[in-house]
Amino acid sequence: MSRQVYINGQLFPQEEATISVFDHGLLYGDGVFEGLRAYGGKIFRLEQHVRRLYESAKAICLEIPLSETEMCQAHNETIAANDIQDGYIRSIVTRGAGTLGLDPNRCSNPQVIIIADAITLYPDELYEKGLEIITASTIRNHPAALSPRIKSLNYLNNILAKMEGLQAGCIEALMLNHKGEIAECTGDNIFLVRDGVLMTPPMDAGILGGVTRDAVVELAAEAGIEVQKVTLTRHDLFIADECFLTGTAAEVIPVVKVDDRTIGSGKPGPVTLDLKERFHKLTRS
Ligand code: PXG
Repeated sequence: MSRQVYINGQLFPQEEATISVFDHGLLYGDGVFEGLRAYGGKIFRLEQHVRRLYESAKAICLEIPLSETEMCQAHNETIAANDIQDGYIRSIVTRGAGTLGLDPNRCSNPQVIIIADAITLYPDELYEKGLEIITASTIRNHPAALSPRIKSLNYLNNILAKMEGLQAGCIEALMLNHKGEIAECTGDNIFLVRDGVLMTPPMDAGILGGVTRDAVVELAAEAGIEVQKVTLTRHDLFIADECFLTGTAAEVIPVVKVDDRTIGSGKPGPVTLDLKERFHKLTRS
């Protein structure tokens, strides 16, 4: 189906939605993006995603020529133009067209792009049985090189780790940070449960501050589950009772095996299933 794509305030049929080959987003990955999801015609935590987009942009000195409120409206306009009730929204802000050199000051026209489309979901079976994942040898970007808090158009770090996962027959892969601690997966945050306590790496483990992660932390607090944002190692994961991942596309998905070690009973655990259900209710309410 042909989509209407938002570019700089206008909607174009997808065949006519184009940007310059001199755009530094293409030439250097110089730009930022968001991945959002609509449920029943409403974008889940739109303001929070837009806030993260502006924070990512700020961190790379990229000025977005819209207010956050206007950006939220642009997102709503784009899903409406595509008649999307349940779907995926990808927003991108590039540095714009410049010269064949790194200097970002040569780019004067940032491109604001919003695409709304159907969403590809993981098969139901994986939610019932749980995922098997591996630890990638590719570590997460060192925060002093490129902060993982920036959702930048430079996703090669994650793509290289994803390739390792796929080569091992896994759709997700665990990434450690430069200290060897658990950071996150290639497109999902990670949680584990031990003796009824929910644990997830802190922001300073070098991770993206996931919108789903925040929602799950809130839901756990509401459910009276103790939550700790603490440094975690692979050992903590190997001896955990439960493990699950969170992300816009995945929502809450159980993990039952890591690097050939069975986690807990080898089946999705009760805390995971409870939070998965609570998240489902939150997004469909
Ligand atoms: N870590 C990383 C590195 C991510 O890219 C998350 C965690 C989870 O964050 P949210 O805010 O979604 O809970 C992400 C998110 C895609 C796609 O198209 C990727 C993400 C989100 C949506 C779509 O691959 N990554």
